[in-house]
Amino acid sequence: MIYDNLTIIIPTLNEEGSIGTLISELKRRYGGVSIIVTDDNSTDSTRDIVLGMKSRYGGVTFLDRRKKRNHGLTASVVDAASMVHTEYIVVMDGDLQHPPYVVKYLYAALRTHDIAVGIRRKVKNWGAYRMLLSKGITAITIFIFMLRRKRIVSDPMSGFFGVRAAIFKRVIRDNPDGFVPGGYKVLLDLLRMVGPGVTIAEIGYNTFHARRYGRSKLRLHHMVDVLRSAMR
Ligand SMILES: Nc1nc2c(ncn2[C@@H]2O[C@H](COP(=O)(O)OP(=O)(O)OP(=O)(O)O)[C@@H](O)[C@H]2O)c(=O)[nH]1
Ligand SMILES: [Mg+2]
Repeated sequence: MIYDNLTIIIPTLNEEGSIGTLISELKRRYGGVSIIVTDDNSTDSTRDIVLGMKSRYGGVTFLDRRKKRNHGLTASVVDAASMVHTEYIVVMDGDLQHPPYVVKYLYAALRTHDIAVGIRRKVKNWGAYRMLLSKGITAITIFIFMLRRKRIVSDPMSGFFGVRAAIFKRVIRDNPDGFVPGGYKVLLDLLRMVGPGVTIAEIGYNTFHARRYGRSKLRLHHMVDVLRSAMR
């Protein structure tokens, strides 16, 4: 199978421990795929590793966002989406928490759905605090979306999803201030704004492990942003 109509967007901030392995694995599995690494001024060797991958495989873009005004995970993904020339997009993290084999299922689901969301069925090695925080915010978010009669999925905090490029670009174009640039949950913003007519697939996968390489960039204020985003 040739994946030349798919672009994988990977936001990074200091992911030298994992980004090389991730790109090699994606290129090995998905021939013809385009990859955009959208980077917010990593100070480790992320940039050099990605540029090495670019000359080795082709079809790899390093989006250098050092000079941009808006930094943040969501801003980086939105920025990269505007560069995409393929029909389908998958967004995934650069720390190997999202299993590369799941991309195949997200991609397959995009043939019949507008959005496909990777749903974490099992989470391993998260401490009690992280688990409780995640579960609590997920429950509140689902409740808010249901009250507002908006489409929602069982794991709205997922950072692993696919979307038809035309839909993502339309939502970005029609809602210039709709995304929370410094936020962490670009999927949640997308679901809030995409409208009722879309079809959404949930793709469950085992197992989501706690981060094994590099450091977490998640802060408590990102979780507060989630609630702000849900209520916008
Ligand atoms: N471009 C960009 N990428 C970011 C930023 N913050 C985090 N990232 C990347 O976004 C992805 C998700 O961030 P993580 O720190 O892994 O967040 P998380 O998975 O919720 O938290 P952990 O479970 O602790 O890893 C990773 O690939 C990060 O490198 C940012 O400000 N800009
Ligand atoms: Mg992570």
